[in-house]
Amino acid sequence: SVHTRDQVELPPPAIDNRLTVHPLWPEIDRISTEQIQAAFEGVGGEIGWQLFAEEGDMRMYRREMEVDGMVTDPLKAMHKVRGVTAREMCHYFFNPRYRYEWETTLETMTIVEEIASDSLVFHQTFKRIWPASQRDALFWSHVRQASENTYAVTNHSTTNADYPANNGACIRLFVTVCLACHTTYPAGETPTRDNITTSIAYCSTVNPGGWAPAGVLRAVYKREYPKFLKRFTSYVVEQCRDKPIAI
Ligand code: 6CM
Repeated sequence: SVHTRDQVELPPPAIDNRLTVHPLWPEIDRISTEQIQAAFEGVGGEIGWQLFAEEGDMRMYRREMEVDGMVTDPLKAMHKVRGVTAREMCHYFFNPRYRYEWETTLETMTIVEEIASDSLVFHQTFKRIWPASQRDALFWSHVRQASENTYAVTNHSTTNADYPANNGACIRLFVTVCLACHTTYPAGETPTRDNITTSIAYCSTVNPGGWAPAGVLRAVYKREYPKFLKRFTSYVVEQCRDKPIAI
C-alpha cells in the first residue's frame, strides 16, 4: 500500500456509511451543515460581535448573552495559518490521540462510542474553576469534507444512559463547537508546505449548565480561548513540519 499509517487515519473525503445508518445521523448532519455555514459567515461590521482578542492573524469576537442568568456568550474566532492543510487541522482536532497534547482545560477524556471513522461520542471532564463546581460534557464529534479544500469538525452535546448528567461531583455543561478550515494556494501551482494557507473559523457556544459567576466565566473565556487557538494551531504546524502534505 502507498498509504502510511497516518494517511489512512486522516478525515475521510466522504461520509462514512456506518454513520448514515446510526440513529444520530439526522441530527449530526443537520447541525454540522448549519454550523459549517454559520462559521464561514463574516462578523466584520455586524451588529453585536465585539472583538476581544487580536494577535497576528487571529481575531476573536463574542456576543454577550445570558440564559436564565447564565453566561452563554457565543464566540467566533478567525485565524490564518501557513504550511498546514484544512484536512490536517481537522485531523488533529478530531482525533482523540492528540487531545491531551493541546487541550489544557481537559482533566479526563473517555470515548463513549465509536459511531464511524468520522464520528465519535466523548465524555470529558474539565479542570475545576474556583469557585464553581467542576464541569463535564458528553458530546458527539463529527469530521467531514465540506467542499473542495474545506474540512470541518462539529462537536455537539448529546445524552447517554450510561453517562447521566449531574449525578456526581460534576455539573454537565452543554457545548456546540465548530472548527471549519479552508485551504488556498496560488492558481496553477501544486500545493506544498511553502505555498498553502489555511483560513480557520472556530465557533463555540457553551452553556455552563448550572450556577457559575458571570465575571469569573467571562474572564476564563477571555484568557483560555486565545490560549487554546494559538496553542492548537502551533501544535498542528509542529506535527506536520516533516510529514508529507495531506490535502
Ligand atoms: O473546542 C475545544 N475543545 C474540544 C475538544 O475538547 C471540544 C471541547 C468543548 C468543551 C468546551 C468547554 C470549555 C469550558 C472549559 C472550562 C470549564 C468551564 C467551567 C465553568 C465553571 C466556571 O469542543 C477547545 C475548547 C477551549 C476552551 C477554552
